Amino acid sequence: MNVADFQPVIDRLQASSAPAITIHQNPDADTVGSALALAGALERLNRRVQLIAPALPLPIDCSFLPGAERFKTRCSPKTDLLISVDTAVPRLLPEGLPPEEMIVLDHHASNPGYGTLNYIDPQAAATGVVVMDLIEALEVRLKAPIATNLYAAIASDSRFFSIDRVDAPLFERAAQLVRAGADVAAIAQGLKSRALAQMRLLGHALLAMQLHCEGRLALVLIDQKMLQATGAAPFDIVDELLSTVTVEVAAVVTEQPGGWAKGSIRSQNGLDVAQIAAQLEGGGHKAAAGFRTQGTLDAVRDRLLAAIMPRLKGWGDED
Ligand SMILES: [Mn+2]
Repeated sequence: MNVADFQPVIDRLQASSAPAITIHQNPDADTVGSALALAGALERLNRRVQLIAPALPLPIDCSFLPGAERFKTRCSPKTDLLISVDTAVPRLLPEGLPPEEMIVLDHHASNPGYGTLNYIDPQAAATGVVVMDLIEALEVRLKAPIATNLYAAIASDSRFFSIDRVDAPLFERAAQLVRAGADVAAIAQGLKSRALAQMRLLGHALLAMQLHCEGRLALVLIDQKMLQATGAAPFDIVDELLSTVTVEVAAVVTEQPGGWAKGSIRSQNGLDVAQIAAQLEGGGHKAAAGFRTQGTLDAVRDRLLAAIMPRLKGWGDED
């Protein structure tokens, strides 16, 4: 990291007296932990910071993070700067934000840089890494609550240090956070927490899982009936499918009100699923991407299969 790269962001942060940090729709621990860590750091610099979410309550697997209870759905009229964390497209931001300047901090390669100032590092395993660099550049010492939020952000987005962007420097950062007070066991327990209804939904989803391409592709369709039967709010179960021994690429498509369908795609064989998501008006990372599009579950499944199957057929096959 080059501290100089952060200088425009730091100058703008220091000029603000009432910044508001925003997280994305369907929040995960990377967006929530990054927002809370940055809020903690700015507060050490005597700024009053607001934390804004598109909707509340936060999911169970983020609500244990220190400070999570501080999120609101509205900005104060005094807000003079917005900071978006981990949000690849403005559509995922809270509604009704004031028309202020915006700093965008992210690690999604697909982020178009919609802020007035943008710091996007597609090499970072999590936005938590970007925020950790920024906090270092701000010369704020890591204390336990900030360290806990950053560690959770990184552990969550790196799937507990198991994706291909995990390298030795990432473990060095993790070590720094543990030394500063991050409780690894408690954070893992928090990140893995599910409501009973979510566990039931997971059970239904696994029973409904279908395999394609000689077992290399796993697909689950979740309809409103399945959600109603379990009482669960939709949550990301796609990672679970990847544990199936033959599976290299997994996708979950969930029916949403108003004729929408929302999908998550993961790959563990190097296939770029962000390209596949882009064909369904989505985006994301090479190994983890998502989309939201109009269409019935069956229609969206057909489009998804048409996008994945030709790519997967030639992928990794020896010739
Ligand atoms: Mn992220």
